[in-house]
Amino acid sequence: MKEEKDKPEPSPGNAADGGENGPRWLEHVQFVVEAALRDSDNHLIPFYDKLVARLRESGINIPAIVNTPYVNTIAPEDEPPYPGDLEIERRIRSYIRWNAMAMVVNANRDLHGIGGHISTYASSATLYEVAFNHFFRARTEDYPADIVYFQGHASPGVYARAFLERRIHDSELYNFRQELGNGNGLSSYPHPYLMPAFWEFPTVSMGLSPIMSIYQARFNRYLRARGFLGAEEPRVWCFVGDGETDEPESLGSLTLGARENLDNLIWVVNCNLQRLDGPVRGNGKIIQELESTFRGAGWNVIKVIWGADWDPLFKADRRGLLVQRLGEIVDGAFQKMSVEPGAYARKMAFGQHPETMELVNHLTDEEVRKLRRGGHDPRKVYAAYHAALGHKGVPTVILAKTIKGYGLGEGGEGRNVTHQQKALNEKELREFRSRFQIPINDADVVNTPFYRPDEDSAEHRYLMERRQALGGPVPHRRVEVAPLDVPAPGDFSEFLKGSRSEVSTTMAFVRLLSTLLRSKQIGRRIVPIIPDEARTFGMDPLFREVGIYAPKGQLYEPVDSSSLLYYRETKDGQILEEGITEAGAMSSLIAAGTAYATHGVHMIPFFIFYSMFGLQRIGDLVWAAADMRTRGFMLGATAGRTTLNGEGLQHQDGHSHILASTVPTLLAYDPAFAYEVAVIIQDGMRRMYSEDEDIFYYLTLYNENYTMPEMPEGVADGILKGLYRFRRGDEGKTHKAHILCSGPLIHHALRAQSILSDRYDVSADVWSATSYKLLRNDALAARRWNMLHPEAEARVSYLESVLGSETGPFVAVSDYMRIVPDQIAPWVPGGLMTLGTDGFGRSDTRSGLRRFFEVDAETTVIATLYALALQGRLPMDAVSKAIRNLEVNPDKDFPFLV
Ligand SMILES: Cc1ncc(C[n+]2csc(CCOP(=O)(O)OP(=O)(O)O)c2C)c(N)n1
Ligand SMILES: [Mg+2]
Repeated sequence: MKEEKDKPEPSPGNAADGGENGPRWLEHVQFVVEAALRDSDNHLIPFYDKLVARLRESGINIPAIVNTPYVNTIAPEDEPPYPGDLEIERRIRSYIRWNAMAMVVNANRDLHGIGGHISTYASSATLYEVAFNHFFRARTEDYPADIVYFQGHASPGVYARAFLERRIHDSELYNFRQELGNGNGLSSYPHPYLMPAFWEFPTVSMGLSPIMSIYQARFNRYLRARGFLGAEEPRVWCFVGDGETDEPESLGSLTLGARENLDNLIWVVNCNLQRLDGPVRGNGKIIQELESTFRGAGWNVIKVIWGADWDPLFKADRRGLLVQRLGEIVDGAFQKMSVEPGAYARKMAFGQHPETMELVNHLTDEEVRKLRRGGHDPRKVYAAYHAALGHKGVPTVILAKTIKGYGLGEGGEGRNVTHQQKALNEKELREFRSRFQIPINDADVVNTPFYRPDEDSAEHRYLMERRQALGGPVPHRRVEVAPLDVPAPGDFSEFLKGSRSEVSTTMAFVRLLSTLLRSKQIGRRIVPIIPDEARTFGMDPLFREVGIYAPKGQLYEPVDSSSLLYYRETKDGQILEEGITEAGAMSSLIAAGTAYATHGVHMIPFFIFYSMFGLQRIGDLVWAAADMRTRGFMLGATAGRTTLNGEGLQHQDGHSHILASTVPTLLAYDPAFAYEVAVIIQDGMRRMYSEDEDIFYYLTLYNENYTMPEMPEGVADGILKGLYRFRRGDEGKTHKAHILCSGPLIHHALRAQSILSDRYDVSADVWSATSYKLLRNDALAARRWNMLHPEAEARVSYLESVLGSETGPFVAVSDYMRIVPDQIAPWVPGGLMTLGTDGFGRSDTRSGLRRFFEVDAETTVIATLYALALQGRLPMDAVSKAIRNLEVNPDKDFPFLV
């Protein structure tokens, strides 16, 4: 009743009047919609955008709209004129299509099962070719080259274009996927490691290039803010598969793009509605789903769904019935429309309503079937790229609808098996040839020869002129960078002298990092990268000192502003504080560690993280980093299954060194002392930045405090090669033994050394094993050489050269799994007895954990005595006695099994 009273009086001019159909103003809305549809040729998106903008201007806070109708974002009348010669470009594109197909077919004809992909490039040829002819810019004097991530398995198309540009010879095309033959094979996918003058970015492990591209675009901004890049910044283009977007890495960092206003970034998602096995979203609509995801994340979304053939149909669709119908059809049905005769599409898309039926009455079934999708229409694609380039403030994603296997005919186009298709039969080849008008005659077509227009042909001239206008060929990996003058070993004397106070190797590293940050030579080039663990590692003083990179500066007063070490965000900050994303942080390391190639600028990244959440969590990015010839330092802090106490099973890392040993160019070190850290980092900088070696480093750092000893004389070489004698055992003992150890456990080894000496008459030398991986690789190389040169003078590995003349058993003790030291066992005289931390971690004290895992001083003593007993130098009961005296429970569980 009361509500009734509060209502305004109805009046003729009052639009708020109620009634059965709601307030009267709603009727006005209907009027507005109809007028807008009339005015905008039934193009709904500009209408939406303008209406929302107007309502917002009127102060009505309309929430973000995440979905728009299933039509192109750009209205036909807003499309710019096409700047190129469409007919010549069509011919060039056709030749590239043919050659891309032919290289896969040829390779598989001779070598059944060698593989390759035809259907992906077939669907994306127009997306790439429009960019090659009009957008991708190469490096010139005043432009630093666009950064392009090609969809990995579209590589045949990229090679085929390079063939037309005469950058690749036909013998290379014939050797696609045959890299080991006569030296001119082409790698299956973009691998800078294998084709370092061609490919720049490895992309084929799905999901990695999307995330890498975001952090690359961000790193470009960082470089600019820090004065390393000129004003004109390159575009970052990332071509993504629609199936690929299911990878968590693909979409996981989208918000960074919008938050940091990365309008230097453009993604092109090839929405062919299919992945390997079948439809991406058979029961849904991937384009609509992605639109809402990207819009929700703040990106600019441009949908390229329909080719120009559809424009008149939409125009004639006065009541929007066609748009409505297309919005209802699920992707599985669209896929079916691409394989069925046109009558099917006529029925599905137009047959629901007499009005829509009428729209295509003038078209034959075949014409209905051929109504093009947006991603196959160069004008629509051009309009989208053009708009993306002009969009300011946030990144753009182009969602382009295509057909997988476009042009492959009945055998492949739109079929579920198309992804795997490697061969075409004669009929299909003929049809492909005729459809794309390739000048190859009927007799030759079965041999799928490559076709390339002559150098004086209009096509060749056009193609080359376009690329010249855009600065040269793409992709093109060029390393043009002068070697860096890095600090000399003497500059690290502070770390070589040892410490009076007790510190951890992590603290020593942080100190070293601050020293490097202050270095006149290289300080500016250091890029500290941290995924939200700076305080854990004691790096928070750096916040104040060098600042956290924040493109907007600091828009608030930090809570700790009154303290000396406040949380300082600044526009030219040096630290990349990534938040909790090891994948993002690794992507930053890759961007920084490849800046020497991408931008011709040496940057020296140090990415520090919880070692458990490094190689285990983001191993595939580490692999990609190696492929990309990344240089830099990864620091796995809070390392060691027993040194990181308390944290338990999911934190205590006892295996990252195994994972590190699998990456060929990653040098993995497990240092025990500050001077070892300093020697390794100094030499790493020399090798990577002065000597131009494409390697990178993994160092484990620990959080156990102890006084750091002074570096003994003459050990630098051993530190770098992986092993040196740290302390000799006492002279004059009956027995001799050797204990190899890494990281903080070295103190247990040293305690074992004195127990062995004092109580068991054993002189044990303690060695610091800084890198089992390097020792093994060197030993493998020597053994292999000897095997292949059996009569030549045998080579001696470093390991054999240092241990060869030693007597006595060798025991290794590690805070990592036994298999880490076991790597060198075959070359240790008399074999190696190993102690390690196999099994799941536990929350407990260090001493508790070390006894539990059997890596403490007492167990090391027992292992040494047992090794002596096995050699017959001691009776077995001496070992039993020691077990009792040292109070080790012989019947405790084996940690690996509990
Ligand atoms: C991480 C990863 N998982 C699986 C694959 C194998 N694979 C290669 S292509 C492909 C399907 C790709 O589908 P989509 O992303 O839609 O690309 P399209 O070929 O359709 O353009 C798969 C599963 C891979 N390359 N990387
Ligand atoms: Mg796909």
